[in-house]
Amino acid sequence: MNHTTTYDQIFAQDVLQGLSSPLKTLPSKYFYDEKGDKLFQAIMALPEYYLTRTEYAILETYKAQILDRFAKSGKPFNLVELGAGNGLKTKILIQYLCDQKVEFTYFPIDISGYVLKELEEDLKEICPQVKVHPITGTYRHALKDREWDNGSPTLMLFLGSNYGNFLEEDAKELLDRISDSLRINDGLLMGFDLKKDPELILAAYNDAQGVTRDFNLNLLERINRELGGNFELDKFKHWPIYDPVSGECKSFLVSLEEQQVFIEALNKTFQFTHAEPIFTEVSKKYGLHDIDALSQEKGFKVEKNFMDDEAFFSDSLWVK
Ligand code: AVI
Repeated sequence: MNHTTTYDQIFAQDVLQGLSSPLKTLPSKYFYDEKGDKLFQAIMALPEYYLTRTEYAILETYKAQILDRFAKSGKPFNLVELGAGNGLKTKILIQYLCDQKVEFTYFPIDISGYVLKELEEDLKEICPQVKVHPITGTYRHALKDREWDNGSPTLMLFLGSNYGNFLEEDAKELLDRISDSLRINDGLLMGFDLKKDPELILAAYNDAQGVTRDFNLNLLERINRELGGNFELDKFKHWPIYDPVSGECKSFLVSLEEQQVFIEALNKTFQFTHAEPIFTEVSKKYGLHDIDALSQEKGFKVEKNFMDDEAFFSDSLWVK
């Protein structure tokens, strides 16, 4: 059985499990196929999606402060990135390290092989001498295999508010795995989207051009393409909500009528009642005290929260 077959089967199983549960759900990690990657790149450039440009500016401003603990040690180190994507922001850090002639190996981890290929090619252009070791797969697998574990110090990056895409229990378990994979004095740079005016948050997940809507609906399209589903996309509405207490922005696809959907790969028909939601994604927002509490709980010390002037976003440097 090859890797693709296995992955398709896991996708099919996850869809079966998600659509069979009382609150129908589809895991957000399946947004990112070739089409989803392109849509996400378009989201990152949207005026409403403040996250990417804000974090970009933070990294540009504070790159030396963030990296010098590793860059100035005189020893080679590993730069490991969970959810690297197209690496737009990380290029700022890599460019700095290259300019400083620091010896390091970059291990970008992403579920999408497409974006990793793009990233590797781009990096060769901006920094030909950079050593890149891409890892295609889930965080879970990558943290188990630890292909970077060669005894050198590690700075792990978990940028872009990717951590916010995990529901509380999974998020804490993931952080345990991250913590277990790091040694004393290793670093972890976590990107947190901060709690703010709910209107700004909601607009970021409900943009005027409808790119986020298409991104959400691509989950159904992907099921149609890969699993032989017959979802009719115009019968589902993209519906994000933001809860300022929990900081959770949740996205749903709401069935606009009573309907049945058949999925060939599962040989199964799913019933949708009128107005029934499918929960597709959580994007959690944090307060600074939440970040402190989380780091302590997981055995880290917050060295510094690097923030923009409006305190929209924090790249929080934790040390084990
Ligand atoms: C990848 N992740 C951090 C994005 C977010 O903001 O939660 C995914 C996204 N979903 C809708 N827009 C962007």
